[in-house]
Amino acid sequence: MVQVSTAAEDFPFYLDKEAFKQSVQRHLHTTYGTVESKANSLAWWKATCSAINELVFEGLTETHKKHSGIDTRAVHYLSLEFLMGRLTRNNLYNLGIFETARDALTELGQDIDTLCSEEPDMALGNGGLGRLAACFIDSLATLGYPAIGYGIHYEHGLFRQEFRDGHQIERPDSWRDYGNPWEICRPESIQKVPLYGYVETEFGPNGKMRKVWHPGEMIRGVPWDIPVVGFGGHTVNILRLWESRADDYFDWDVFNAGGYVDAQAEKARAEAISKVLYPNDETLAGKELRLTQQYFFCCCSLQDMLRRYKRRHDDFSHFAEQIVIQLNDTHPTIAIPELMRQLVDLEGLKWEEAWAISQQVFAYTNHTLLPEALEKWDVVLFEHVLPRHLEIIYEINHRFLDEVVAKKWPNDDQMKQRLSIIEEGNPRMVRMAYLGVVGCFKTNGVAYMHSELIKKELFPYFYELWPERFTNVTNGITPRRWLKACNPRLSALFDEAVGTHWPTDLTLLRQVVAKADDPKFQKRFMAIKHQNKQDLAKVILQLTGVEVSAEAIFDIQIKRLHEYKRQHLNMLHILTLYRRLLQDPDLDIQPRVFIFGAKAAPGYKLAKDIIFGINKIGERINADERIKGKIKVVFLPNYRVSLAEQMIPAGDLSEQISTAGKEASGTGNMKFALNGALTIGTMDGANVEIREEVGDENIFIFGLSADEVSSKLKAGYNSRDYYYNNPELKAILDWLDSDYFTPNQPGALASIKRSLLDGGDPFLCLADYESYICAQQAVDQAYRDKARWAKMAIINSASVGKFNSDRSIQDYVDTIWKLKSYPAIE
Ligand code: 26W
Repeated sequence: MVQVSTAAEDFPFYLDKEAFKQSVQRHLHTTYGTVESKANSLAWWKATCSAINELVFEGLTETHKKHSGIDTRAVHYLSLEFLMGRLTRNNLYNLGIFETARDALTELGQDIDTLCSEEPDMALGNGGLGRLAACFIDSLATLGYPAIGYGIHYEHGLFRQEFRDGHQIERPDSWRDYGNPWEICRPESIQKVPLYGYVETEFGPNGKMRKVWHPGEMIRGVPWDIPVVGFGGHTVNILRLWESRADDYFDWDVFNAGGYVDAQAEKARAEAISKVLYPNDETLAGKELRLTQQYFFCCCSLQDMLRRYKRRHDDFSHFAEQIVIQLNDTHPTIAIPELMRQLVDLEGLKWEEAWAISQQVFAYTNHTLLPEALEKWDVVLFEHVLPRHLEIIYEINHRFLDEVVAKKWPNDDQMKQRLSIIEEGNPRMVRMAYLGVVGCFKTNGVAYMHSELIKKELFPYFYELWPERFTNVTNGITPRRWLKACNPRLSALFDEAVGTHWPTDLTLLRQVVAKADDPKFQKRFMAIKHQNKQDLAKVILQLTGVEVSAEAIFDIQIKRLHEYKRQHLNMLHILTLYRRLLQDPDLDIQPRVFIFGAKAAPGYKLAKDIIFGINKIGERINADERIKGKIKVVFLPNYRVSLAEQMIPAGDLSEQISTAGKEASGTGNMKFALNGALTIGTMDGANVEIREEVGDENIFIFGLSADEVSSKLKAGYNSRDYYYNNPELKAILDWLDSDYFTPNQPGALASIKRSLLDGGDPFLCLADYESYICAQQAVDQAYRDKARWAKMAIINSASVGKFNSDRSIQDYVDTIWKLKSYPAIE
């Protein structure tokens, strides 16, 4: 493991308060043209960013010099999503100047928290996969690895969520409306992207055949660089995001011929490509624009890599030594045929040479097993947008089936059909995951259990063919954002307990386990939790108008809304408690606040119904005086990274209740445990490994195992059996048919019940219901014993060092990327 020193005295930038003050003032005057007496918080925030950037850009230049000076191997992380959140606080911490900046701003009459909250979230992602990419680039820079993230510069990130009468309403997210102080436009690196058209076969003078693509359209890709500051400030890498523009905005011929309007239409079409992030998580849209987005950023990124490589090399013999490309799910797999196109069609390499290079360059991470999330493209659509790429894919497939499959399984046409990148059917489809496995030297899952399921369930025959290609890299989270920056109170306690090196070596926190029984330490630990809960209570009041007590258990479920994540199972528990309280208002339960945050894909009807259901049930419960405030339910609108940062430090109980075998890993589970929440969860994804680390006695596990789930489904699962056999379950489900929670709208919540009965309950909520309710009772019991709860919480926080994303990155480096670390600034 690379050890990068991060003790305060080792930060390269020493900056005193006076200098920072002057820098902020100078930028206020000379960059933003305003003065102290007139500037609002937004202007102060921007001036602060400019002052920070003086250090960031210095680091950027040094890193660039170092990495290009030694012409080193680098990883290129291709991802359609980077869910960065806000950068100000993070950059300050990573540069080691947070306190300096805070004090300087205080002297200028500014509150750093207020200024930081001026920054709009960079919400260029949907959920887990996008946030993982953001944690990974933080870790890569922290560990001093040469790396670049490539993605799309969406004009609109994930939609802003509002509630109207409990229903989700989507509003456009406009994160750049007032400019983004972190990004730098690089017109010198603009790329051109061909689209549509047709392919011609030509024969050269030597009789050699070559393919010429005559594109129907050309788009420009304009790069915007976001500096990625590693913790300690030793390395500043970049995230390069491509924006689409019309190739020739003022097409003078068209213009002069009176075609001004046509020219405008063309411009609008070109700009549409990077206009908006697709808000679908785990369901594919199959839309032309999405395929175009994928191709657009892969094409730009590969040209960028080749351009840089060719500056130093005359041929491609060292390409695979210098470059490794990680594909974040199948979304960028089009990069594989695109590299082939650039090498064969444009650079004149032989197919075999190009394929040999390509096969050493790409690696693919799978993030989901859900069949509806596995990307497939209609061959007809594909041919229309990318005619040359379809030919290349046919060629890859043809060679694979003839040379590889036929060798392993001679005369077995069924096997060829099974493994073919092209799925036969009507319509025929390109299976992007298969292209990923065939075109990459490694395929990895994101938690141990998920990686096993990839081998056994998703790609069993590919695994038989190439067992050495499959591997696991368990996900992680950056402890800089997810503990140091978001939970300063707990961070200070840990600094005191184990010293200040834990943000890079999170396993150091293990020493805290020894204090888990110490009543004094318990008291301090729980006092911090209590303060964090009070802070969140204020946020809840502000966002929902609901008053909650920090004495209650804060029971939190935050993640995208999806049936497999089972927010509706959580809802069934709430209904159960509510019903029991109505039957016996003196029922002795620990007060609880159920807190939700989730966005539903705009077209996902049932997910939206579940949001509506939880909101309506909450309204009724929160207003019901009979239950004396013992339970409250709040759904915080517009869940996003910056809201997560306020919620996670305040969690007592972390809901990780997906159907076993469905959640690839989960990363919220790691964030909560690190901040001292206990997990209630199934044996799914990384929960399995969290349990291993914290011990079975410090986690609430319930429900069917993945094996049990699949055998139950195979045997013919009938959710009605559970409905009829459990009168309490029947009563709460029947409640949903009434107008009890939706006055004057009877049946407004019926779709949820219907999905669980008529719909067959595909994610086995009813099968796991009883076991979940029991586990929740165990939680209630545990919370009564304050010392026991404190001990469990401390052990959780102290035991999850494994889930540092630095460890994940080191695993990628060791098993896939084979990089060397070169921190730029000593
Ligand atoms: C085609 C539409 C689509 C869009 C996004 C399909 C699939 C996705 C992603 C793969 C969904 C995603 O974010 N998956 C999550 O990835 C996390 C990081 O590895 C895991 O922790 C989560 O378990 C997984 O659901």
